[in-house]
Amino acid sequence: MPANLPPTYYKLKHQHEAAKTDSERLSLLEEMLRIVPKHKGTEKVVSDLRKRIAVLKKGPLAKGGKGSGKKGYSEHIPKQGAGQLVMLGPPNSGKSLILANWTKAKPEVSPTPYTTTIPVVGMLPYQNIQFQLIDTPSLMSDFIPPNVLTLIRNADLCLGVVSLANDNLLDDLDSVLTVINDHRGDVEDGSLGYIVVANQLDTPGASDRLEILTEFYGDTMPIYPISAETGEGKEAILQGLYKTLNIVRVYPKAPGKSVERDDPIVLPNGATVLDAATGLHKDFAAFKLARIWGTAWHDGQPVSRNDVINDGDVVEFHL
Ligand SMILES: Nc1nc2c(ncn2[C@@H]2O[C@H](COP(=O)(O)OP(=O)(O)OP(=O)(O)O)[C@@H](O)[C@H]2O)c(=O)[nH]1
Ligand SMILES: [Mg+2]
Repeated sequence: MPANLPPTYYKLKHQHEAAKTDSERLSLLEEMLRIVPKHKGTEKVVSDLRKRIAVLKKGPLAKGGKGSGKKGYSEHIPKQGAGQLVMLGPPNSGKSLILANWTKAKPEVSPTPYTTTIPVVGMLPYQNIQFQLIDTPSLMSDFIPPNVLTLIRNADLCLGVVSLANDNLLDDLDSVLTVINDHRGDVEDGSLGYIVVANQLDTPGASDRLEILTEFYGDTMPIYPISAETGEGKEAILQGLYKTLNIVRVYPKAPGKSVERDDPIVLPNGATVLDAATGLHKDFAAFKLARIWGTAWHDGQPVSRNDVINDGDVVEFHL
């Protein structure tokens, strides 16, 4: 952002960030465009404003995905499944195609940049769980919609999606990482809070670009090469997501019944027997006895509330 923008611009910008409706947003953006000085230094600001205005005019903003229309411009997407994953990236990196091919969601996919105008959600199955995968409007240099900011802050993991078909790959990644680092805040557990998805592995020259990417960033962050088109790399990234989310699956079992493996309770690594009970149902928090099965235990061993469970454990609660 050049420093020579008039104070009124910033005032409008703040008003825009706080705006509640699309028509309010549109008129504020138009006003910003009207007052912004037009010269070389503001070219980017001007073009971003024009794009935002075009996107809003295309509206209603609910155009992003079939079925998402009713809710309109939602500021908050409730978490579902084993982890909320938000895809962020430059235009045409293939975020929408990933969502379209890997979930049942139907986002618009197109070679036109900035096709996606609102977040679109799908559930991405992995073994017996599902991740909540969210496609977002592509990043612009000077504007991130408030609902996307909320997602960046609250998601369990950010996926920086860049394209291996693009010679600007390193700059693209730089921009995504800047956005994530600026807005994600401190991630408590010391993990990065993001992974890099290098998409379009099937395109000409992709492996050479991947080599460069790995050379620059491979030591400092996890990079998953994939093709949304062919599905290459999908299994590896799914495993990576599971590992990175640092979650465990516990299987509840009713006394005298056999265990069901298709609907685990998903908890953060380090969760206790009590967390598992509460995850099952709040009434189970007052259980009288819990028995556990798993590699770290004797079969059916009684455990206490504060014992830490392991991935794959079976727990039987007696009320
Ligand atoms: N060959 C190939 N093409 C891809 C791949 N991923 C996406 N594409 C194509 O790239 C174009 C852009 O894909 P989108 O998924 O719409 O891109 P986006 O990141 O959602 O971009 P926005 O328009 O900003 O929403 C489309 O024509 C896709 O078919 C891939 O892995 N391989
Ligand atoms: Mg898209």
